[in-house]
Amino acid sequence: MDLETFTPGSGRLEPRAALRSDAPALDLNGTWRFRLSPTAKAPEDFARPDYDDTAWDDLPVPSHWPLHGHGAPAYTNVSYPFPIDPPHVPGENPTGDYRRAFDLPEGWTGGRLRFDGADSFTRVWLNGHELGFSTGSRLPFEFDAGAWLRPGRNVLAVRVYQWSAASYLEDQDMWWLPGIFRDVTLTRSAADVFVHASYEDGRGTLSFESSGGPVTLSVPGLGVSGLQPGAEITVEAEPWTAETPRLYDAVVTSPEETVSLRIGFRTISIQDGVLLANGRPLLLKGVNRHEFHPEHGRAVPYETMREDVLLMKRHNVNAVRTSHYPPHPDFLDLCDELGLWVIDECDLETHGFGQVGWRANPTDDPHYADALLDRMRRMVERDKNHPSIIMWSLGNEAGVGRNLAVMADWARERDPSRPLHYEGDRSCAHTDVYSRMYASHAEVEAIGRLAEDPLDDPELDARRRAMPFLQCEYAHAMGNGPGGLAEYQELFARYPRLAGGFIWEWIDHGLAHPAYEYAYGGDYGEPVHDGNFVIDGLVFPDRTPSPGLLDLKKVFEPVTFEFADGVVRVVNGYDFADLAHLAFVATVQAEGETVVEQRLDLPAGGGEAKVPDAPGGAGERWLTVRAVLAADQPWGPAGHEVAWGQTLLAPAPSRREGGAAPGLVRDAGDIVAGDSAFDAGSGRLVRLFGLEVEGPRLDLWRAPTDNDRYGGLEGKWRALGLHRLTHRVDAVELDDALTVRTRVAPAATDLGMRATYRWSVSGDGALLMSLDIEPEGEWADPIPRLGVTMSLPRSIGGVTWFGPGPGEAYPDTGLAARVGRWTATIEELQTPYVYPQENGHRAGVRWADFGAFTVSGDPVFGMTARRWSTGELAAAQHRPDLVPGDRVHLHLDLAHQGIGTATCGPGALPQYDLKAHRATLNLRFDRGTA
Ligand code: IPT
Repeated sequence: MDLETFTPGSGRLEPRAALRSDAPALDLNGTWRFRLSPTAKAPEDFARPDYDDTAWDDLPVPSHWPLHGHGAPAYTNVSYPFPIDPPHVPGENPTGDYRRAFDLPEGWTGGRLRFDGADSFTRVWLNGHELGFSTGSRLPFEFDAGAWLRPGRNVLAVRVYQWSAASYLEDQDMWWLPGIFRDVTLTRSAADVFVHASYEDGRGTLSFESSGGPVTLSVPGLGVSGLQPGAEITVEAEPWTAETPRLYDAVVTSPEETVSLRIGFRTISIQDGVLLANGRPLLLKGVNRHEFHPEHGRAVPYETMREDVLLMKRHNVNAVRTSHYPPHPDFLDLCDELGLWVIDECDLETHGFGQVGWRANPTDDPHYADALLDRMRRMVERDKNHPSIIMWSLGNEAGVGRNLAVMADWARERDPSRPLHYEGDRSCAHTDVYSRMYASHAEVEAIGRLAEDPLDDPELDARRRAMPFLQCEYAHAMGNGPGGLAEYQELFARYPRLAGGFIWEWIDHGLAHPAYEYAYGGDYGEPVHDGNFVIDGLVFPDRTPSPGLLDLKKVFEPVTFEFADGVVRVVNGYDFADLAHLAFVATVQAEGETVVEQRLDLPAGGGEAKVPDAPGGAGERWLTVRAVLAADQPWGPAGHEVAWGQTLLAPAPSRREGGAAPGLVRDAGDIVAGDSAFDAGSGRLVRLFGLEVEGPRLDLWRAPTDNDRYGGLEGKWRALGLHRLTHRVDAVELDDALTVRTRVAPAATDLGMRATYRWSVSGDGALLMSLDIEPEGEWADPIPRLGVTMSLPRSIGGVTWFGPGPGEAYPDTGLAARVGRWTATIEELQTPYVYPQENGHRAGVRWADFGAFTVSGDPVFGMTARRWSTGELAAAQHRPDLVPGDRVHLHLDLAHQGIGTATCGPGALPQYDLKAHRATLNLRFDRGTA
């Protein structure tokens, strides 16, 4: 077989829409026989019906064979895992042979063999006769099986090669996972239908095209029946939007079969450089979704697809880009039904050519024109009936070239109703929207103001300047982060040209692994790989939301609250819906304890409500207003919180330090205050209210985040030696207070910090610490943190605190955290990033009660507590590397460096950089209640 052919397939039928039909179909999923060969040269006699496959293994279809013990997965981002020499393929070419027998039901004649997705070069035989081959892994193909079917037993044989000339078109940033990974069906449906359903001012206009005839279309819910192909009808109808996904059941009937469709009326247009849906500006609050399941790879179970859509809806996501290939067709049905705007992206990426200066890029090689067009056609034809799909994307990171024009020209002609998207060509020569990835806030703002740098070609520049702008990828959700979400959203909301964007990306592609819990690149011994770059999602591999998704939910809130004296103003931020589906609840809490809770009455359009009168209560008082679903929605239960806002009603009464201090006294080698003690030599706290501790001391280091690492900060920090600070004690002075003068610095530099601790005892028995920090020398770069670290016995099990929570927060993240009283075990304080790194910091803590003692800030501090040290956290590479030790490591911080999104995109914004500066950290330690 010529695997180096540029031809995308042979013997296949014309592509057509994915449709639900009443025509008989035979599900050929299930257990198949399987054999893997290391090269493409294995004999082809297995295709004979009488071939003896008893020595073969069983393999489920759909699946990827490397996830079932045959070969291994491999991960690369940009790099091709084989030499770049198109159209040639490596000699080592894993080749999977499949066999399955099936019985044809009585009276069955004719039919098509349909494969919804096979990765990557697939040949098919029926009863020993070769039907043809196909490439284009994430797209369907069909063969006419009619002539070769026989009554009773039939044998289907399939050979799937991992590598072919088409592999050069499939360089997406994901695991390389060959196999028949979507459904296989024998169907007698042959219908193709293209429904056109537009919307304007309360009316829907409907028409359709169909293959063959005679056919008619009916929409009972609209009183439409017997509509002929080509005829157009306008009726009163509700529009489809992602917020109000109104679908109408329709049937298309021909003498052979009846297909059912769900029609949504909607019109996507561009006017004055603004993206409109049904005539109104559309703000995309999107995510990039790869198909992924930790056990099944891209063979994603239906329930998991549904879970993705539900999770997105529940986190205020309104759009999805199907990065970087058309998803399983069921996913698009779910988007229609539950409401998400979709950019459907073609199965095309040639990113690795960028590493060789884009030489021989298939995108610009006429030999590949047919293959690229074939992919575009198969996507558009399959998916053309989905109201959720608002744009076609030509692909991702495929450089520039003439084949883009071939794809775009065909798509425009076939479906003028949807704008075209492609990010890889800055000139936008073939697109209708200007799209970029990872542009900084400043650049996005410039584009919003129509003040971007011009293109060299004035005509193209004028064209592009008239286009709406979107970020098809931004805010790279790798590890801890992303930071800077709120600032992006503020820009998207401010400038009409900005149509929003899509976070990179939805899920961590960590594969379930017996030793590592989740594997990433390199864990299968791949010689070329991109490590944990595949772990960059808003949800962990098991779909637990990460703090990044919770932040995103807050930033994407469709309702906002403005507080003024005695009133709250509720602002409707939906593009289409009113607020009638929401209920509003106001809660007043004093020091985190609820004093009043009541419903607020608000008009559906939003407006003002009086906030509750709250009787007095001790401590800081906060008003929280929450918008929750008033009744069950298809995507979320009644009571589900959609949005919230908080305002401070009354600050904490000022704290009385009280009475005269009994003071600190020398006792043997210690300096003692009741059952607390300091080592007289080092001045360090060794006992706190009877608890054996290792005293707070200055710390500047954190286990680098992915963003610290890939953005270059970690390198600077390590070069400076912030992970190996030395502490020199210059003086331990005791009078009314204990003063410990130290200088903290790494070896081999003259930079350092003077750290002076002053300890005293308050009249009510609290230990007060005041730490003065003074940098010496020129600290050019931001530092990881500024605070103290202490260690506690392992018996410390958890903490109750008052301040923002319950989740983690850094200077530019933690938007989801609200002020309240929270409790967590030490374990629960950890965010289990698949690649271990700094995590779990609680910001703005007023006080934290550890049972044996309480720490209070003046006014606040940052808190992290772990059962491992920063060094252990920094050294860990997989979750199981983190093993609880004998101590609890408690960090009490003044400040942290921002998180940013420098793994791809900008680092922390300047206002979130932590520069070494003179500062004082005041902490108060009280005897605990337990
Ligand atoms: C960008 C890719 O489009 C995306 O697939 C993913 O690889 C992401 O990077 C990194 O996780 S391209 C990059 C050059 C910005």
